[in-house]
Amino acid sequence: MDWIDLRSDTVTHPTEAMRQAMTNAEVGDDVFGEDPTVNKLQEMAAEKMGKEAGLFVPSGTMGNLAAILAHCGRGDEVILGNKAHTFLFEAGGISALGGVHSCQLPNQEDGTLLLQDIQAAIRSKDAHQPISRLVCLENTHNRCGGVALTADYTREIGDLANQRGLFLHLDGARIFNAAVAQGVSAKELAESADSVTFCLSKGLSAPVGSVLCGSSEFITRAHRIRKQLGGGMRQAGILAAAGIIALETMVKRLAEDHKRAHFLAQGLSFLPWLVLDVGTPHTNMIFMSLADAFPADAKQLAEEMSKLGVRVGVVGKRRFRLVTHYWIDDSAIDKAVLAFQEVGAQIKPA
Ligand code: TLP
Repeated sequence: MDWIDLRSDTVTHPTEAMRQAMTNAEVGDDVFGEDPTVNKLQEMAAEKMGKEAGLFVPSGTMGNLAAILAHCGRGDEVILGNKAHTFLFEAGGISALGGVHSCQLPNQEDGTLLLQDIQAAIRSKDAHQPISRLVCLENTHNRCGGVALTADYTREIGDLANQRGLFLHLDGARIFNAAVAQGVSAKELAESADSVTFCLSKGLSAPVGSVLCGSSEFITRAHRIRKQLGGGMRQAGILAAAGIIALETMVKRLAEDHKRAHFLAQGLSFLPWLVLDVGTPHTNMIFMSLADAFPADAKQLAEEMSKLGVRVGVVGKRRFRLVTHYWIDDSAIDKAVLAFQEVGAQIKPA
């Protein structure tokens, strides 16, 4: 990659080993369940998540949507965070396509929902109310700074959901970042969830795809929903082959991304016109804002940065997100810090 692209880990290109595996992939018609490479990926994924079965889907968005639609009927309610990706950035698909009502609870800074808030949000059987069916958590939590939820916390929420007859879905788009950051397995983090989606196409660098995992019975329902959503792919083994390499070789190295995010944050912490979020980075994301006195907004700064070959994520009028990934090496970190210094000096903070 020529750019130093820090906008997201979704920008990652496949590695050489992935391209090789894609070229040589054994394929079949996956809508008939006959693609051996997809089947292998789904089995590997289910094993890693500690679930009975997996379903390869084109995106994290479709994984979450298929999961929520498989858990909930029309008019049922899902309890989720007001900063959840599913609530903010999935185009309202759960209500538009599934008629699923959402109850948004305040996400705490550490990405959690308060247990007492969930307890209070669970509806009574009164016919005026929707039926509470599902709780959704996100790990790592994107808009809460890439912070990782613990297995203990997830268990606490899983137990509550279970006692009250609700299901728990985990948007684990970056569950391997959460696992590596805490030195635990993804399986432990997903243990209390009835279903979990994780992405191959983010820090794991595969070009396309996510896997939804859960019980065999749940995955059979989700499989039908994937078909309804038009997500049945044919010789998808070409894509799954890259996913297998991602799972085999790209998980442990996420620790390098976390380390580089720390170095990047350290380098930027010397610039008085940048205000880093407290505690950032937790994993591979840095969130920060422009100091009030800085005489430009985030969009202008991003334009100047891109002239120097560095792309940054604008997530608010004066706010940024920088994400480290496989294609960001040590020299890219140094260059990015230098570019920030140069642009800051050009714009001349007041
Ligand atoms: N997140 C993207 C953008 O949509 C914001 C990013 O650049 O971070 N869950 C979480 C927690 C995510 O961060 C994302 C993607 C998804 C689900 C959706 O995955 P895709 O993009 O594969 O549909």
